[in-house]
Amino acid sequence: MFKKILIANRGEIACRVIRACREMKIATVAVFSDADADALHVRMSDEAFNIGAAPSSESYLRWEKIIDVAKQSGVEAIHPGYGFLSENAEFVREVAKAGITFIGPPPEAMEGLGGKMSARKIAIAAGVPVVPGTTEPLGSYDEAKEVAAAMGYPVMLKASAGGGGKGMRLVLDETELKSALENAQAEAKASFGDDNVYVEKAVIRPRHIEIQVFSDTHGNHVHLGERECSIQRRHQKVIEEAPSPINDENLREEMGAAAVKVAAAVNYVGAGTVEFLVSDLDRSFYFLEMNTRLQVEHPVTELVTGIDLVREQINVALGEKLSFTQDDIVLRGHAIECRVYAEDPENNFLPSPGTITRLRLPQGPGVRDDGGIYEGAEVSIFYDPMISKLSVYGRDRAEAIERMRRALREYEVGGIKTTLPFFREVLEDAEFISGELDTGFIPRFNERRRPEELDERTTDLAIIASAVAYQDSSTKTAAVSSQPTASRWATAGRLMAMNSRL
Ligand code: MV4
Repeated sequence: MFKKILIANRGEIACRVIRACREMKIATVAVFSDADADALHVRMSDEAFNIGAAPSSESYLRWEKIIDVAKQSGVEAIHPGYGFLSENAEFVREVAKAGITFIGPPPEAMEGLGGKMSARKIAIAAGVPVVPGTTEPLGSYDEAKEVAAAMGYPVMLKASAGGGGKGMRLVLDETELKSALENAQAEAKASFGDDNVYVEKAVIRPRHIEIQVFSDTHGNHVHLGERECSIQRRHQKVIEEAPSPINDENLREEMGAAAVKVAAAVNYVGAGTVEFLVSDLDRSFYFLEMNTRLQVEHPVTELVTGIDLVREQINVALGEKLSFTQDDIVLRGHAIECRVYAEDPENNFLPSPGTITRLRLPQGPGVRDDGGIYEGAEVSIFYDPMISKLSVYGRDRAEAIERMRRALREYEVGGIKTTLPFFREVLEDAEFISGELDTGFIPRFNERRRPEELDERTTDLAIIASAVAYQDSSTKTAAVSSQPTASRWATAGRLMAMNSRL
């Protein structure tokens, strides 16, 4: 067993890993930036080391500083959490060079699955369905025109180096193709420094369903069922559930078997997630990508399987066999997770940094809060604004919904705006309650809650003002830059919200 582990992360996931270590009697080493000196994960750890200034590029992404702390503090292993360095193969190799165990997959698996094109090729070779499309980047507009015509519209253009919807364009017919291709290539170049774009047949009104897989160093690969992740805002998951409301055992077995094939194909080790698009027309499913890390939304899988995924990660990193076989995995009940962000849903979800002046967490039957905050804590602008995840468990989806409504009513956060009011509305929404979900849910939900249209003059003013606000926020030179950050966000947000209604 490891005696001491370093957690190379912050916020709620750092607290989550520390909790698993405490249960396993493993000492913990936290790392923190200047902005996180009083953060909850620092308070919870046994030892804590400052690794630099607030910007992630000067702290949480500085793997040489993290490895130095690991050596100084004498840890045997490093847990990366998610984000930051969790899928950085170079970091994994440097950790190994230092004689320290990385709690996660081998670097070769990360590299093979890290790029969209290489991941697609692995899935195809493993006999896993992928969306019909090209396996090489498009060479020209003429080639794009020929391929799209043969495939049939609508098609989806995607950046090879892409992720999170960046560099992606839906093309309904040939008249849109040329400008969509140019825009996708330009965005891909700007976002990833790589303008390679490929084309896929568009899956209409897809669900985003992902399979949790777990592999050990003895060649065992097991799936732990699915998570429904279709409720996303700008390609960011906001509500996840397990199992999917589809709750079809045959579909689960087919998708689970496909996910295990991908894991086996790359000799995967540890916790991984295989993402699929599922067509609501005929429930056909298509491989999207595989994430080589523990996911934010892992709690809903833990709640319906009873397995602690972080403990399992640590045991697998120790070289132990999985503590379960595929036959041991039985899903029971229903779990829902809401990601609580320090954002203002009435102000275009703009970040709402500040001090948490009041915090009342929900408690009682079937409620779990994975948080990285406390009353008096500072929510800074330097990091992802997610402050906690509220998860509930019920015997079935109806009970889980009732429980989530009750927990959201109990949840109080003062001093900053949060997305809690947004979730209170979603949990009352008929389309959500129906379980007939797809990735278009939030745009439709926002249409249902959209305020009345602006008049012409207000609209023109909003366009002018939001351009000014955007200029300020990007150049930090004009009048608003003298305002505190929060109010500058508020200014920009109000204007962008007016704009977005255009
Ligand atoms: C698609 C698609 C429809 N057809 N590919 C969005 C980002 C990345 N996760 C893949 N995405 C999509 N790829 C084809 N061929 C629709 C989406 C998509 C989406 C997918 C999952 C979750 C949310 C989404 C929101 C918009 C579009």
